Amino acid sequence: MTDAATANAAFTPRVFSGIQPSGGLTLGNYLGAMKRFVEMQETGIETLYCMVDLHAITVWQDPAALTRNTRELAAGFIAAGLDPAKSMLFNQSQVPEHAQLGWIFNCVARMGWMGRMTQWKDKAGKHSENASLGLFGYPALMAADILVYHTTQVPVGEDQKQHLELTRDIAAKFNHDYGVEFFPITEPVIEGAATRVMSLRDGSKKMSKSDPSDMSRINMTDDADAIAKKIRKARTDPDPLPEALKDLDDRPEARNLVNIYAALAEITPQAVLDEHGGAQFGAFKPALAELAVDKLGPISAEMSRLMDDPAEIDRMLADGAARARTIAAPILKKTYEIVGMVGA
Ligand code: AQP
Repeated sequence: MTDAATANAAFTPRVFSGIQPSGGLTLGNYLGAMKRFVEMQETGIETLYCMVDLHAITVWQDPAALTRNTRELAAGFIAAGLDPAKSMLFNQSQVPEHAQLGWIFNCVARMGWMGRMTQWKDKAGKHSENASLGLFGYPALMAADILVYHTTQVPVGEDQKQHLELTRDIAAKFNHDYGVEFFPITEPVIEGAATRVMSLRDGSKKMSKSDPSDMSRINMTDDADAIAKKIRKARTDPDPLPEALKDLDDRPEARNLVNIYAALAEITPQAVLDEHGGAQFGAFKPALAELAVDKLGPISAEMSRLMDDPAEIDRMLADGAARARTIAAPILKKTYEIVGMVGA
């Protein structure tokens, strides 16, 4: 057992993760996060999944777009196989305990910790003076999202690893400062062929919903023609696919397409090369496009069917939030007591 696993033995195993409704859902979000959320739902462990709308507004969101994206994301979860009766599915702003615990963690986390976060540096860039305070404090709220449920495992993509480490630091500092063993030291679960799906235009950048180039990503709402066009135009190199995986080490764009194929087909990247090694991209890309349309088409069709009934989506999210609050409220109350708040 790892140290964290030993420390967590006293906690009920629980899975939490979230996705920002900051744009349309991408293939990166689907393969790196959502598909694995659905798999974890089937393990028998309690699962909570959240549209993190409070995180989304750390950068400007048009209000109407935020509403639409939140519902579309919820529809995406269900279309991908999430069962709202088995998992709790809700939007963050409807469970106020996230923001309340987030404030406590703002007072636990240190400025220096936040300043070292690569996502902060990437997103604020050279204009950090103009970035919102919320963007700087994002990881403290993320720690609250996780710890307000005493979450033991968080499935995420590779890009969130550093934020998960910070969540562990915040839990450990809180426990140490107040002399308690109250918060678990949460384990990240970063597994599978698609923990880091890269941009189709630049193999050194992750596929992202906020990338200005729509050609850089596959959106879960793209139709078959758009998917085929984006894969056909994806940046690659002139060499054929190799037979051995290690020969993709210096070929990030080729490696990315192989990883995407593997994740969609649910096989290993080496198995993709066993089948397609020696093929030119002129042959491999149409095979990948066909697979992607085959796997994503039914999800996209179901998403648009669900989006025809926004009231039903809202009802389901309200139900998920009410259930989530039954876990979060007592944990927040106990936190207030530990901190010494009168009337907690
Ligand atoms: N390219 C990716 N490959 C694998 N996993 C990914 N995730 C995101 N992009 C990739 C995983 O999706 C989950 C939700 O991410 P998020 O929406 O909360 O934030 P993000 O990581 O910042 O995603 P985006 O698409 O890049 O959003 P924007 O553009 O708004 O910042 C996480 O588990 C993440 O690891």
